[in-house]
Amino acid sequence: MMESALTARDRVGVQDFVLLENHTSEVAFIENLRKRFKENLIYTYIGSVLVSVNPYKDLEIYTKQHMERYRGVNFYEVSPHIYAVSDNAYRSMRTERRDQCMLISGESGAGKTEASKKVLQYYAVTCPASEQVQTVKDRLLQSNPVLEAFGNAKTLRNDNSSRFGKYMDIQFDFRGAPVGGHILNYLLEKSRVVHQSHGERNFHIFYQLIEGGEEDLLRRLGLERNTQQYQYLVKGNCPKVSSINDRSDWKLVRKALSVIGFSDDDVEELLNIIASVLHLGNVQFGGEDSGNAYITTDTQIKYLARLLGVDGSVLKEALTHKKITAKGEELMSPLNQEQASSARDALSKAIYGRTFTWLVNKINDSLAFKDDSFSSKNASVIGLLDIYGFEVFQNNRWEESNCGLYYSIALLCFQWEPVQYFNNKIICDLVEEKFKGIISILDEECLRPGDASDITFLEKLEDTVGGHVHFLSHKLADGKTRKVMGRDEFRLLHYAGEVNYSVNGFLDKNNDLLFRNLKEVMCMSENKILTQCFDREELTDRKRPETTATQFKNSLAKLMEILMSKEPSYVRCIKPNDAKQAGRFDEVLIRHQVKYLGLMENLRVRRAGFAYRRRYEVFLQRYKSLCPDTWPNWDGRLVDGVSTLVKHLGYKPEEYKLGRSKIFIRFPKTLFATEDALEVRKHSLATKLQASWKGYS
Ligand code: AOV
Ligand code: MG
Repeated sequence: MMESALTARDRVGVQDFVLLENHTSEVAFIENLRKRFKENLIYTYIGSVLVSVNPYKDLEIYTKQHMERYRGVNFYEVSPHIYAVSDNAYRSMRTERRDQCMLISGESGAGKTEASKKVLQYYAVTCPASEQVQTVKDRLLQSNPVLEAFGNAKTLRNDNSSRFGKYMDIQFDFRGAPVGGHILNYLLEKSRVVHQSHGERNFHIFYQLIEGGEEDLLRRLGLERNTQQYQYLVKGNCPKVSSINDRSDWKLVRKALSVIGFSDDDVEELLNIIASVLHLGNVQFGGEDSGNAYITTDTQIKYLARLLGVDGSVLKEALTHKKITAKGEELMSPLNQEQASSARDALSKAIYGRTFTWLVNKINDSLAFKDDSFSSKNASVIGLLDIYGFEVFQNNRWEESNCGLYYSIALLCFQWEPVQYFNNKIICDLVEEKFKGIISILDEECLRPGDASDITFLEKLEDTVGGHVHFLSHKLADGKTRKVMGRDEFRLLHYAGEVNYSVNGFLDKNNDLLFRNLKEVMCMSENKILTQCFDREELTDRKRPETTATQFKNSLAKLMEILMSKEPSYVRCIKPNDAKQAGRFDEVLIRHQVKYLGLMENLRVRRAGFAYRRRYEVFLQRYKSLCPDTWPNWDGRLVDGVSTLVKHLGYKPEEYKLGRSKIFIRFPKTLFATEDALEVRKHSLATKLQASWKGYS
């Protein structure tokens, strides 16, 4: 039995939410998502916004054939796909000479990073190439496994969670060939280097090195092939992840490093650093009666001295003392056990964090334009923004737990997303104002000597922004307390919902304090990478370095500027369930995401204007078979053909408008009817064809 057009839509839903009959209904919206998800149709449009639901399984929709299908084809002519969005952005860049950016959002595990990789692959395969361009394409693609090895980790929500924000520019020349690229990285979650929550891991690279590293390499680095030997790798009690093969990933990463142009020396120095971090984690302290810390693990110091190219005894002293200046004289003041441990951890975080930045710079060198005849100023650009996702819990308000400043600030910022910047100056100003307030108070507390603590920071916040309608804490205006909130948290009301922030650790994280004498040791390092990471200038410069929050605020402002100079496309990723399982559609979880991604608002905006606009030739091509006068070909002016066609279809004058090159259709139901007519015709053709084949057999 042939399925009628209507039941087909019943089964697979509509491919554009704009076509939903009941467009204000969230229930209908989610039902449509569900129908499509069940049929493995993970992509749906809201106009030109792409909504994507993570299938948690490999779908055969990313082949070269699929890429070809989307190449140069109009948006609505083919089923929704990340390739359609990619192609559309590419063509706008080429024809309108306007830089593009793709903003990919969604919670942790929703598929942002995968989406951005698909976009990159699409350009690598479909754009014109020469030998030189091929090198650039390879390097662009290979930057991913490297950055993921060093910047991604297994979390509870995602086995390959990005622990840094990434904005990547792909630069194209006048022929539309990718000729270069540039990456900006944001806020690597450095604390993960020294601590992981239960069920989570450190950055992938540590496990890859230990599981995959060759025997003699490990020997040289003084490492054992057992991740559980390393304090920095045991905190989460999660050495292995079923979806990850550290050993084969190691091979991929090594290969990627050489494609990008890392020399053997570079790689050796890089691995020396990674191994050093593991050794540092195993440096243990004992306490003397006086409380002063001393080092109980000399082997580690020996390895560290060699791998980092520093003097072992100087390092030992620096790990257990703090240099202070009293009356113009420098003194070494001993640390107690606890202080020494946190000094050690601060060093590990600093080394890892700065090495990561070095890595990004090094990749940028390799992606930079090599062609003198063509400067990057002439390039057209498509930027991809892949931030790290926030986490939504199953209860009614979404909150944000056990995270420090890094995470919170990122959340704070990306919450409103550039879309707000493009569309709504008022919200943007308000948020910016609020944001500034909180950060400057935080910075102030960090600089204040004496009793400054996380709690005094919160109190200051209450004093200063407590009256703000978007700010809540446990303190009520009349001096009473709000019972539902802890004494160490505040809540911000973002446009799409409320977020709780715990202030625990805010000050420390903002300071990111690395004692001066440890910095001095690192400045003496003979490791070629570290000499670039630790600059002696830092030691002479008496000025306080910028705090983390201020740094981030500044780099965010820069990012906003970059994005606002470009034409945006949006990809909204949805995570279907918390179990990382294929085929499971958890409605509660999805409803939350539809809310905070603002999808219903998106839809409303879309519906406010004409629902559909299509170029005449496209419209005619698609529907010409429905009218004897336009079938099989229309010879006259396009506008006349379209006019003849819609009159034949019975469009009423108020239902459509004919523009210069496009037809505008007012109501989706009009288009519905036309699409249905097309389906019916296709089916009847197919039935006739089948019947005639039967006649032959
Ligand atoms: P994220 O980037 O949004 O999370 P990922 O892109 O890392 O999420 O996706 C998480 C996992 O979901 C991937 O490792 C894949 O296993 C699976 N996945 C995602 N998209 C697809 C797809 N299109 N097809 C098949 N599997 C997919 V985070 O970085 O944690 O915010 O911070
Ligand atoms: Mg990611």
